[in-house]
Amino acid sequence: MTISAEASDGGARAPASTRSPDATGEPWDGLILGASLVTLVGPEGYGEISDGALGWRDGLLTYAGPREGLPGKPGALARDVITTDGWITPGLVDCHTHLVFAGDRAREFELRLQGASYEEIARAGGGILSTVEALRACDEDELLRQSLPRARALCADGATTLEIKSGYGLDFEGERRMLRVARRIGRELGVGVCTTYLAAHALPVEFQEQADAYIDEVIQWLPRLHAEGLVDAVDAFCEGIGFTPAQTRRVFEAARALDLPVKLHADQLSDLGGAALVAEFGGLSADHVEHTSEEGVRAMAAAGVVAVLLPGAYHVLRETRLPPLAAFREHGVAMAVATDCNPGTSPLLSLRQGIQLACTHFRLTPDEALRGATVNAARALGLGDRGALREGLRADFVRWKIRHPAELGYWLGGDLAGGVWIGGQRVHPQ
Ligand code: DI6
Ligand code: FE
Repeated sequence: MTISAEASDGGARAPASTRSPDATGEPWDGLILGASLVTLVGPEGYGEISDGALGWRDGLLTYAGPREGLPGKPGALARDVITTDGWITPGLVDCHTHLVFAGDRAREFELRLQGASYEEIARAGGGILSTVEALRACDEDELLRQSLPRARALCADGATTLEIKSGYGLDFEGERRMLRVARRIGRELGVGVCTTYLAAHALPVEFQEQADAYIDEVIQWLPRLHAEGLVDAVDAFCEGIGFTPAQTRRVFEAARALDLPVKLHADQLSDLGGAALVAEFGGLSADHVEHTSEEGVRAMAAAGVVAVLLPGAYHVLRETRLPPLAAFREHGVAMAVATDCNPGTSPLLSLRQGIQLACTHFRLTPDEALRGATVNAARALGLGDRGALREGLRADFVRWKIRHPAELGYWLGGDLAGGVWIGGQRVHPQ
């Protein structure tokens, strides 16, 4: 399932180009020489090319290969030739974030350190509902002001595409405000943004004990928001403290009626069969999946559903139950890695750090984790035009100040991103 270019704002800066990159005879806009490339072309490994060259024009890559294979002299090929070192990878794709929110939950973090569980806090009206209260008190500009620095931080550490969910408004205006802010972030930073409608995230106070009536509302808001061009995909929180599989199914049916792809917060705290439900709907991804059963994994494999691993939430909640990693590998389920950036369970502002956590906690190899944060993450968003370095794909890439790509899964913190380009435009450092 693919999100069409019209429906998605995922391609914020790159103008659509139908020309074949080399048929025009026009010079390329840029050419980088000297760095090694992590192309991620091919089914596994880094696809590395030492002493590489990367060219682009009109927002798309025109060349990604060895310097010696260039089809001419650098000065004649491109308007702007840069010689550098380090490693260039595809831009990181953060395929699961809740980065539009108001306030923070540092106080809740303290309560958890004292022994309260995430579920206890949620059931006592804290958790997600406290962020809902903070968000409802913010107008659109204020929400943008608070959210933009988080998006900026993610981009400064290599993210060139962000998925951003609603889910803290839980009423029509609040959900709309969040999605509008997500789109504005895309325009403001020139970053690719895919929006996801997650009104079925928690039950708002005004619908206490009336979850089915709330789902009726969620289903009614969806076509209105979609008509405004605000929705690229639909998600739900299928969990004991969220919504039942039957309620989730109703939301998915509403998405299907609009031809919108689905994804799910599935099997995070318990196994409610969420992964199999996404598979039944031919969805893009099942996310979290710590408690997914072998049967769920098989269903995902058969339907081509991506497993989105969220090691930030696992880490912060001090979870111990690992996702079924061996089964994902055995059945050929593609694994993505994302930040889940949110104020409750994953205040994580770097996808590179997410790669580190995926290696440390889930024992992904650094190349698996990097694939998870690029090519597989793009797939989890239905985007086939990014996530690798290959002629014809978007010119979204990062130059890292490292000696080997395994360093991306190794360092905790630090300043490694020497340059970030989105659609051929350098966005960081500016
Ligand atoms: N699972 C998550 O990881 C986020 N939402 C969800 O359903 C957490 C959201 C929050 O606690 O604010
Ligand atoms: Fe989440």
